[in-house]
This record gives sequence, structure tokens and C-alpha cells, in this order.
Amino acid sequence: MVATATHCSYCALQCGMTLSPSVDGTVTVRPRDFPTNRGGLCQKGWTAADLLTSPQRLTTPLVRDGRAKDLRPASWDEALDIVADGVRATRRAHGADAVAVLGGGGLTNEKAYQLGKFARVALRTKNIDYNGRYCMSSAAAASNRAFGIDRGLPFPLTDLARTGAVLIAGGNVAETMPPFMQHLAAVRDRGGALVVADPRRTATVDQATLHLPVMPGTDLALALGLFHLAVTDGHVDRAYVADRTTGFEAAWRAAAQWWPERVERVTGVPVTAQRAAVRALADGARGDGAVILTARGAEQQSKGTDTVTALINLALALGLPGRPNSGFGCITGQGNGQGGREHGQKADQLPGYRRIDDPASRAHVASVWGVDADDLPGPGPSAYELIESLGTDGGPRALLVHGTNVVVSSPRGRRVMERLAALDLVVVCDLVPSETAELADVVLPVTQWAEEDGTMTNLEGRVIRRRKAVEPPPGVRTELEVLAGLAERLGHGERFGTDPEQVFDELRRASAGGVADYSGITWERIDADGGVFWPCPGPGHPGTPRLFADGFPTPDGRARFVTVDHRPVAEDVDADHPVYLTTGRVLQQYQSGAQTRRVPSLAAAAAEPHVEIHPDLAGRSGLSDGDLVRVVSRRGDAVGRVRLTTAIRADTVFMPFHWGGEQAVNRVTNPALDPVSRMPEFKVCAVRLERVVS
Ligand SMILES: Nc1nc2c(c(=O)[nH]1)N[C@H]1C(S)=C(S)[C@@H](COP(=O)(O)OP(=O)(O)OC[C@H]3O[C@@H](n4cnc5c(=O)[nH]c(N)nc54)[C@H](O)[C@@H]3O)O[C@H]1N2
Ligand SMILES: Nc1nc2c(c(=O)[nH]1)N[C@H]1C(S)=C(S)[C@@H](COP(=O)(O)OP(=O)(O)OC[C@H]3O[C@@H](n4cnc5c(=O)[nH]c(N)nc54)[C@H](O)[C@@H]3O)O[C@H]1N2
Ligand code: SF4
Ligand SMILES: [Mo]
Repeated sequence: MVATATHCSYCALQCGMTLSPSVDGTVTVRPRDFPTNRGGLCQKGWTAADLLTSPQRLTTPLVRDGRAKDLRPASWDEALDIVADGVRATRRAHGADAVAVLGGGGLTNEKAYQLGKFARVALRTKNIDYNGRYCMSSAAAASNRAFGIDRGLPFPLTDLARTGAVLIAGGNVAETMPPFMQHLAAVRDRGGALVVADPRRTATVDQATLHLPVMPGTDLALALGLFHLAVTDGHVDRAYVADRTTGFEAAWRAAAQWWPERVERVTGVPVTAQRAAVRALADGARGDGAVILTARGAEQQSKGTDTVTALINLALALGLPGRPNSGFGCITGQGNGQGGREHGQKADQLPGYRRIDDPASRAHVASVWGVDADDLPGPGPSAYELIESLGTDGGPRALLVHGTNVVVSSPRGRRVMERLAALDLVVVCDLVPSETAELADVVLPVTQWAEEDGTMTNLEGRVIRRRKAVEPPPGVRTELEVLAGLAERLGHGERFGTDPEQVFDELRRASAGGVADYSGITWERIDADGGVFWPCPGPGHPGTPRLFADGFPTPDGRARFVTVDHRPVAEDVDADHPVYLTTGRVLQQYQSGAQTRRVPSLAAAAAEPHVEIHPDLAGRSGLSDGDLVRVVSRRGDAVGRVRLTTAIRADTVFMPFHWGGEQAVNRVTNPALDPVSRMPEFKVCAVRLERVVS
């Protein structure tokens, strides 16, 4: 086969790469120039092809006989029959909602769309949600209520390089999206400011001009304080606020209570640093531009939606959204985290970013699907609430999992395992035997990124092509084939095709007229232009790289200040659990680690979870560098290796979440949910530290 131009399998930066298969079956990765990566790749990208030929990948369906300890190989027909029979029996006994589905933000647009349709049409269940609930849901909820639209970055990433100041709240892109740093370095090289709010002095902070060492879970107070200073120090763009926004006065009344000294007390960020941050942004706004960005640090909190809202209020006060080289954005995480939240695998959505409870939306999508709108289910619960309901009285009895390793990535992990164990049928589609697949009754092996065609929508809202570069191993099917095989057995075969381009064409029609309108995007156009930005409502439309220049997609065309106020974390420290735990990522591992722990060079570079501890706290806890430490909360415990560092606050420890079993920090985390987005509070809970004596 010849070299194929495609994109990385992992994160939302979707770095351009070229794949060249050789005769011995291995595949060489070379970086390719694309606007987001400009020829750069991180270690995960360089090694992405290693998983294609991994001896650990799944190549045959597996089934469990009764409660047998081990899974055994099965034919596709046998495995799909077992799933279809199980689904039918469950529905007969308990109703359509007794079958639940979990999807993922790594699925292509075509697969995400088909999965949402499969749940609503072939299963007729309301119980479908996806792992983006743990990722972008707070950002999405806040953007929707302020701007009337949720596109992570409302401008091309390359615009960043021309701005004068950037504030990142809770993002460590130097590790999570290394090629992103080029765009930030360009700001600094031109004398601009890079301000980063993080409880740790991360690799990203090392490149910053100003660090705001915020206490975990207090970004909302910090954002209110920055808004306060923008007003009192005279940086508000009064003309912009008057012409382009509503709600300033009420939002200001709440922020007026957050004077700098109070903010310092609550957040730990010195008044001087608060003031310097606001001045940097205001100078940028008056000069080359300023950008405020959020990522999971500020969002994965039980008040993540309000936190993002408060930062949007700050951006609006400074007059940033819609101005050249300026704006507000949220850094999308997963490969198709953006497209994955637009096409209907979210509990409350239909394709085109439509609401499932809106009659006109239901009628439109039902007509595309050839079903009666009254037969479409209504909204279901969010991912964690869905998991909590599994196997309970009246809750789902069967679960289909497509593209998430929930046993490792959901909060309160041991509860998640209990809920899965209470089900009659668990079906997992995956490439590798993930921790969740290990608990399944049926495991279905699917193709990997380089073995399939489709589209992804990257962190900029740019729809790009994932291209097939190699043949899949025998025995593996695409997700579209799996869904078609099941639909056929459930009597809906004619509605579920297996050709991704045809599925995309149907997606275009289903999205037409919606917020995320893809109707003018074709694979051909993407190929010709290197990507098309949505919304693109019609064949002649050029796509929309930049949003908001002429107004906001709200009823009155104005952006909305939404009034929010600070509140404490869901679980504060006390005598039994005196330390804050926060969680996140390391460079060499991706998410639950299901994929990257199976890439030898990455596994060697980051073999086990570490626990970052300040030497003062370690001293008080009797811990030394290299010790094994048990991190204990009210919900469970996890074991990691002590790494002493002065780069973290002395009241906080950090542990990455990429490992399973005893090493899974999510056995410890708190599933307290944001009331709007239903995002769990991954970023802060109370723990104590115990040295593991070996
Ligand atoms: N290497 C790698 N890269 C990835 C991924 C991966 O798993 N591994 N995953 C991808 C995905 S899906 C996502 S969502 C992105 C996530 O990308 P990021 O948001 O950059 O990643 P995190 O490490 O979760 O969190 C970022 C920072 O938040 C800080 N933080 C913790 N608590 C708080 C808090 O209360 N306030 C503030 N302000 N900061 C806090 C942490 O110290 C951490 O440095 O990365 C993507 N890229
Ligand atoms: N404590 C803590 N927990 C967190 C977070 C945190 O910061 N702290 N972050 C949260 C965030 S932002 C996210 S995005 C989640 C992610 O957590 P998960 O959803 O568990 O993420 P992955 O490890 O990417 O899981 C994807 C699974 O699908 C498989 N897979 C990959 N591609 C495909 C495909 O095309 N089809 C199918 N069927 N399977 C596929 C992979 O092998 C893997 O097993 O974790 C969340 N959990
Ligand atoms: S930054 Fe993201 S997309 Fe780019 S190579 Fe690394 S994992 Fe892949
Ligand atoms: Mo994510």
C-alpha cells in the first residue's frame, strides 16, 4: 500500500501524519504539516501505529458462558446472536429502556451518529450517554448559555499566535497537546503574556509569564475576582458590553462581592498576581488581542459550568469574543470530542446539536430516519447517573459499550464495577481487552483508526478526514458493521448501512438546519480543502472558521452575561481526610491507558501512577520519594509511587488516572455532579495518605 495522509488516533489536536506500511506489516508514522501541529507530533503520535500490530489487540469475538471466569472465542454470528437474543429478552421482560448504551468521543462522526440512531431507532431506549459527559459537558453547557452555540474554539488555532495575551484556566497543554505549545510560544516570542491557573507548576506553567497557583476547586472565585478587578481597575470595554451583550449589571453585582483580598483568601492566588493577570489581558485587548481558554482543571468540578461561565463573563467584559485574534474558547480533549457531542450520542441530543425534547427537531430527525417522531425516546440520564442506575430496581439490565473504558475512567470506580456486575448482559466493543471488556459477557473486536475511513471534528470545529491506510486483521469488523449486524437481527437492517461515506451523507441531512449544520460538507470538499469548519449550511457555503464576528446565535444576537456566584467544593478536607486530591494526565499515557499502556515505549516511560507531593506534606505524612503511598477517600483507595516536588501546593496531591485495578485513582474520586452539566468533580476531593509498608 502507498503512504496515506491522515491524522493521529488520539487527542483533539488531530495532528497531521502520514502512514507508510512496509512489507513486514509494520507501519511507519511521519509527521505531516497541518495547521494544528505544523509538522510536530508528541510521543503518543509517533508511536500510534505500534498498536496496529500489537499482540494484545482483540481479533476474535469473545463470549462468557454463564458466570464462567474466562471469556472464550466465538464466531461473529454466535456473538451477535447472543447480543441480539439478550437485547430482545431484556426488552420483553423489562421494556426498551432496560437496554443502555455508552458511547465515546473517540468515535468518528459516522460511528457516533450511527450509535445514537441505533439507540433511538433499533433499541428505542432513552438510556444512551457518552464519556464526553466527563470531558466537555461543563464547557458545552456554559458556552451554550452564553453564546447560543458550543464550538470549543470559535476560531482557528493559528489565530492564537497573533494575539497579545492568553489565559489558560486548568490546562496543561505542554503534556496533553505538546504541539499546541508552538502557538503559545509565538505569543511569548512577540512579547505577549501567557497566564496559567493551575495548582501545580506544570510544564505549561514553565513556559508562562505568570502562574496563578489556584487551590483546587476555587477557580470560580478566582474568575469572579478577575472580573471584579477588570471593573474596578477600569478595563471594561463599555461600548462592546452595551452593543453586543446583555446581563452585565447583575453579573457584576455578584462579582462585586469578590474583592481581591477575599479572592486571595479563598483561592491562594496573591492580589498582585490577580491584578497582573487582568492587566495582561486588558493590555492585550487594547492591542493585538487577548484569548481566555479553559480546560479540564477548571471544568471538572461540581460547579464547572458556573466556573466556565464566570470566565466567559470576564471575556465579555473585556470585549473579546468575536474580535480579531481575540476570544474565549474551551480546549476539547478527545480525538472527536467536538463531533462526538454533536451527532446524538448524548442523552439529551439529536444530530445537528439538536435537543431531543424539541418537537421540531424530533420531527426533522424522525423524517430523515424514516420513523414516527412519537416513537423516538425522550432525554435520558447523564453518564454517571446512568451507571448508578444499572441493575437497580427499574434500571437498565443490559449495557452496550462503544469506545469508553468506564471501569477506569468513571468516578467512584468500585461502585461502577458493582453496577456492571449487577447486569444480565454487558457487551463491549473495543480494540483491546480493556478493564471494562474484561468484565463483559460479549466482547466484539473492532477496527482501529488506520484501518477505517471516516471523519473527525477537531478542537477547532474543523471537520477532517480519517483515512484507511492498512487492511484490518482478519476477524475484526468496523463499528458500522457491528451495528448493522445487530440492527438486522433486531429487524431494522435496512436502516443501518456500513459505508461510512453514505452514513456521513445521511448525517449531513440529519444535521441540516441544526446548530451544528454539516449539510454543505462532503468528503470531497474536505479532501480538497484540508478540512471544513462547521457550521456549513449548504453546498455553496464556505464553512465558518471564525464565529461571532457579526453577532451571536442567540435570539437577540447578543452574548449573555449569566450571573453566577462561588460555592465550596463538594467534599472539603477534615481531620480524617486532610489533603486535597486532584487528578489529570501525563504526557505518555492516554486516558484510561487501555491503548497507551499497550505501546511498549510509552509503558516503559510511564509505567505506574505517581503521586506528586510537596516535601513539607510528605514530611508531615512520613513519606519519602519513591515510597508506595495509599491515597484514601471515603469511597476507596488507590496506590501510587511518591514523587516529591515543590511544584505543587503543600495542601494538595496530584495523581494521574491512566491505570486500572489498585492503581486507579478513580476508586478515590468523588462523583458529586455539576447541577447543569452533570460533570463529576474529578478535580477535587478530600483524602488521607498512608505509607504502604512492603
Ligand atoms: N498525554 C495525554 N494527553 C491528552 C489526554 C491524555 O489522557 N493524555 N487526554 C485528552 C483529553 S480527553 C483531554 S480532556 C485533555 C485534557 O487536557 P488538560 O485539561 O490539559 O488535562 P488535565 O491533566 O486533566 O488537567 C489540566 C491541569 O488541571 C490542573 N488542575 C487540577 N485541579 C485544578 C483546579 O481545581 N483548577 C485549575 N485551574 N487547575 C486544576 C492539573 O494540575 C492539570 O495540570 O487532554 C487530551 N490530551
Ligand atoms: N480522575 C479522572 N478521571 C477522568 C478524567 C480526569 O481528568 N480525572 N478525565 C475524564 C475525561 S476528560 C475523559 S475524556 C474520560 C476518558 O476515559 P475513557 O472514556 O475511558 O477513555 P479511553 O481510555 O480513551 O477509552 C476508550 C476505549 O475505547 C477503545 N476505543 C478506541 N477507539 C475506539 C473505537 O473507534 N471504537 C470502539 N468501540 N472502541 C474504541 C479504547 O481502546 C478504550 O478502551 O476520562 C474521564 N475520567
Ligand atoms: S498532540 Fe494529540 S493528536 Fe498530536 S500527536 Fe500527540 S496525541 Fe496525537
Ligand atoms: Mo477528555
